[in-house]
Amino acid sequence: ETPNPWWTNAVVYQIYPRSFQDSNGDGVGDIPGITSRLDYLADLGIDVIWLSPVFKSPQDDNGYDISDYRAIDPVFGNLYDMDDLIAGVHERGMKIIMDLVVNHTSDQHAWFQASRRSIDGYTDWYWWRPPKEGHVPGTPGAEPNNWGSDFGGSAWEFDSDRGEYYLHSFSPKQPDLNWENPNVRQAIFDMMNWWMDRGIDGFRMDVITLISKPVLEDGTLPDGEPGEDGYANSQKVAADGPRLDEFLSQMRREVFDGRDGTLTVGEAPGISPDRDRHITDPANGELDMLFLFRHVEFDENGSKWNPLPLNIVPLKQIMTRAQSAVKDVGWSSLFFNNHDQPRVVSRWGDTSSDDLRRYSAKAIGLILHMHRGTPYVYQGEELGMTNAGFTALDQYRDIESLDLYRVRVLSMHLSTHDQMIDALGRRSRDNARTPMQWDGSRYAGFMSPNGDKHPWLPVNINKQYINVRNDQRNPNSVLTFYKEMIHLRHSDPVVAAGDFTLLDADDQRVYAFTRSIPIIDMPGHADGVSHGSEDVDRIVVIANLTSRTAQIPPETAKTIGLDPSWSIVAEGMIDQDRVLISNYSADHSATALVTGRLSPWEAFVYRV
Ligand code: TEU
Repeated sequence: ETPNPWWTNAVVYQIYPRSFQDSNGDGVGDIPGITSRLDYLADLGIDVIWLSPVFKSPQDDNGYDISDYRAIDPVFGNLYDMDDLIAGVHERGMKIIMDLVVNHTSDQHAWFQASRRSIDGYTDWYWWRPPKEGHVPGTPGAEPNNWGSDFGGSAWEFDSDRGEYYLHSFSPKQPDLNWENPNVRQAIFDMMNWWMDRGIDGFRMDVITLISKPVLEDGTLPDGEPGEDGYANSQKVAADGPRLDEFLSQMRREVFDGRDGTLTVGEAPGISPDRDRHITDPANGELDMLFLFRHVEFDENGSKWNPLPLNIVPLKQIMTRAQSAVKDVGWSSLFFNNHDQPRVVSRWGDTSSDDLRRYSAKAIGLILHMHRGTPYVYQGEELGMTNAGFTALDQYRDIESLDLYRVRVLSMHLSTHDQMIDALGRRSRDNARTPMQWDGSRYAGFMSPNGDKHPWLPVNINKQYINVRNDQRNPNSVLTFYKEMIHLRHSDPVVAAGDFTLLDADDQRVYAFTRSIPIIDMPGHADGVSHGSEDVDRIVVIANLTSRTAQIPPETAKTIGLDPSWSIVAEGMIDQDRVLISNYSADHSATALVTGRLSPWEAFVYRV
């Protein structure tokens, strides 16, 4: 039976095309490469592929700078390759969504070229503003306001031909589109319809919460609170502007209404949980779900370049707030990894031994996948792939990493070289972008050795033991565990839809919660009569997120019917068959419940 809407028990897999599978030996992954790996994805059990950008692009930000929305970049293939991929995905009963990058284009896009030259009809397709009065145009201080670019420095670039500045929330090669102009919106909706008609199933929408800016009556954009670099974070000041709901519902009407089986997920920096509920409430006709960011931004001191070790108490708090905001209407997406985040097993897990790596990758994965919402798996996460392990600046390719090094170390002296190399090792986006590890061969099966060609970013040396081929043979692999988790979401209605309740919020080591559904709502109990307060189908999710043993905390114990002081022997109360999944074994986790002691990174689900 298909749930309604269909994506409420779906699992999405994100592909970063440049790093997934190279088919032509040029060192860059491509679309035919992806098509050749579809059986792997079908076997993993995922329902939807989210494809990061493959459109024509100068590749300054690996495709998040698009110069033609209706063409495929030659490095990835062509439109026929894309048609084959779409067909191959659908043949296997899966769906595919593409990345929609419409807060900005590349500066090479024809729209920007026309706008820069003030060509009739295009003058205000971007955010052009005059220099501040009394300042020499193009010199520091003459920028229209104090907004900073996400990649460092001012968010304004002076164009001497036009004599004005244009806004770029990201690199100067990514000018922001002016959504206030109805022609801009129409051009975007036409392009989206063109892709939908070509057969894709929806979009992941890049920084969609930035499309409406807070314009003042005189047309200026207000200054924001400056940060340590002197600039206001444009993602804070410019996010969730006054016309966001209007633009999103117009998009829904113009593109998605009347189409079946679609999926829309918006990347949503700067959105509160309450606004998340509003935007994903189907009654408001905006988006199906959003990616929120607080849960991947709390383990840092002021900026991601000052990373802090994991404290699970705020993590639990943030996750719980997001869960409860959409408990009645709306929906969440669940992710710890994507192409912008370091590998979660390196970030929050333990990679000091291969055993600990596997236990911790599974424990963190289980916590995520057992929340209510749609889980997203980022390529390689299902193997417990780790950070890149780079130790020198010249190993990095990412525009953000390189620009921020320049700003923080060379021009502003906010970090020393050593601090920044350390921070990049922990947080650089390139950590997630090393080639997918298919096997233990020289280039990990990502590409075949081909003369002096090599992968665009080095393969992680741990490909020798962390790879798909090994994991497929190993019943205790991270891959096997991901398949089990995905299967559990598809087969267990409580995992798919149950209400979320956090347990033991203040416990520093154990992350535990319940998911539950009243029995009268369950299929097969059609009498509609409540059978008393105990009539709930409830599962308890328990994970020790440390490398030491941990005690099962009191609320969790009570929920299972155990004595929280552990003085009454629980022998006989615990049924091993009720352990639905465990990263040790059902027997081991049943024993943990009897003794109250969790092994390092032990994580399991118990049906009460
Ligand atoms: O990222 C937007 C975003 O919110 C970034 O600030 C992200 O948090 C940052 O890169 C993390 O360091 C999207 C894309 O996912 C990213 O790859 C692009 O570079 C960016 O938009 C511009 O299109």
